[in-house]
Amino acid sequence: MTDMMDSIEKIDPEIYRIIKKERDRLSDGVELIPSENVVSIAVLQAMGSVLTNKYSEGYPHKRYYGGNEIIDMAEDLAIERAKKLFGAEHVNVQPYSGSPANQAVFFALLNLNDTFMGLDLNAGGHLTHGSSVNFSGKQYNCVAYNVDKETELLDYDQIKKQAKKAKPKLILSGLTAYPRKLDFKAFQEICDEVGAYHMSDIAHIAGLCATGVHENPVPYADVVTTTTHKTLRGPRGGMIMCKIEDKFDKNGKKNLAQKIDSAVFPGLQGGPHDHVNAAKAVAFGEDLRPEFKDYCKQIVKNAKALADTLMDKGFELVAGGTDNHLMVIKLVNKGLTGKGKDVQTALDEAGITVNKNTIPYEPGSPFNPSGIRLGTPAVTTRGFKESEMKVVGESIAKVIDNLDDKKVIESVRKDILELCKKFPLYPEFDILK
Ligand code: DSN
Repeated sequence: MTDMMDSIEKIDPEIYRIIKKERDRLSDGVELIPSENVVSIAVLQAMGSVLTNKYSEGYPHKRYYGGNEIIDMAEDLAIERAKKLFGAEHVNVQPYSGSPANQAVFFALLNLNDTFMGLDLNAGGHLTHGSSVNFSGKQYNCVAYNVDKETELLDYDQIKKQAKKAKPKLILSGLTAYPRKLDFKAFQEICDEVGAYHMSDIAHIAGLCATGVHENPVPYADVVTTTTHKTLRGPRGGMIMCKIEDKFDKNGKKNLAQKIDSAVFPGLQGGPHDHVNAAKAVAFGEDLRPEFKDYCKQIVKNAKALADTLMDKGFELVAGGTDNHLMVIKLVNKGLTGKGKDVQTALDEAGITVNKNTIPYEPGSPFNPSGIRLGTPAVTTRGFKESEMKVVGESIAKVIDNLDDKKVIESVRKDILELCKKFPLYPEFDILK
């Protein structure tokens, strides 16, 4: 690793400087984007290894290229560890990321224009859950379900009513900005009642599901997708878990696991990214350790501490708070409807990284939304606990309540730098030296 970084410095000083700048940005700021995390040195090393050189189209022990006996061992390990982590019957670790994983499931289970149901994007769904600008909304008929206008919570009776009417072939349970628990059993019951596949996308909460901090959908859902780089704290990538049997096609030529595998390869993808899959194995190994459960519990405690601080300072949160790793500030009561972008920029200047986000029944637009999404996976990895979250919450409040006051933003920037110095990034190893 050290030698590699030395040679980048000599061979490509421009990229070297960029990596260094990004390392410093990460070190000197508070990262609150809920879909981001800080991977271990071991995960970084696996990603930066010679495994990137190999082509291995196919699956372990059934490849289209020679020389894959070593790569097979890495992919087998990733699969074995993921199965253990989630109690899954079948795992495919080859999806390049969360969106291709979701695309593969649609490709395996639906025909073009088939009806499915997913959570509305403004209410916390994902682009691939049926947004009209995404393949999922263009190539399939999405009937979106929403949260209740008053409580901003999912209303399972309402979803059931909608499903009975829409008769979807698949119902997707999953989130990217819904701050409360998902009831996977309730989703499964609706799927059973209307005869739909249950697909769950746990990209955001996978670590919490693996450790019992949030319910795990794997025992219920036909198919579960995830990314590996969020709460699982692995490399940027995707994964699909599924049951082996296809409940609607018990005597078909292919079972469910085979359908998913052939949708990923050769249906959508070519050669797997073997260096990333090895890094997934490393991360899953880390996730199986008892301390990872403590980490996931702390993510939720930190989120609650941040939410409480913000609410004490007069901020309204979507659905009144959080049960998981994320929350969404509603800017409306602060007179900042449609100003999410300005708030994001001001917080950036103060060294606090967040993303503007839509809120349920958004009165602004996706580019100028009225919400700010915050999450605690990255700061928890860094070592922040409840008391630091209180400082962060107070800093956020100061910035938002003084959006045009550069002096206040500058003073918050200083406080954030002081805080960050106490929690160095990669303290055990300088990734550039
Ligand atoms: N867009 C990612 C997120 O930030 O939630 C999920 O893919």
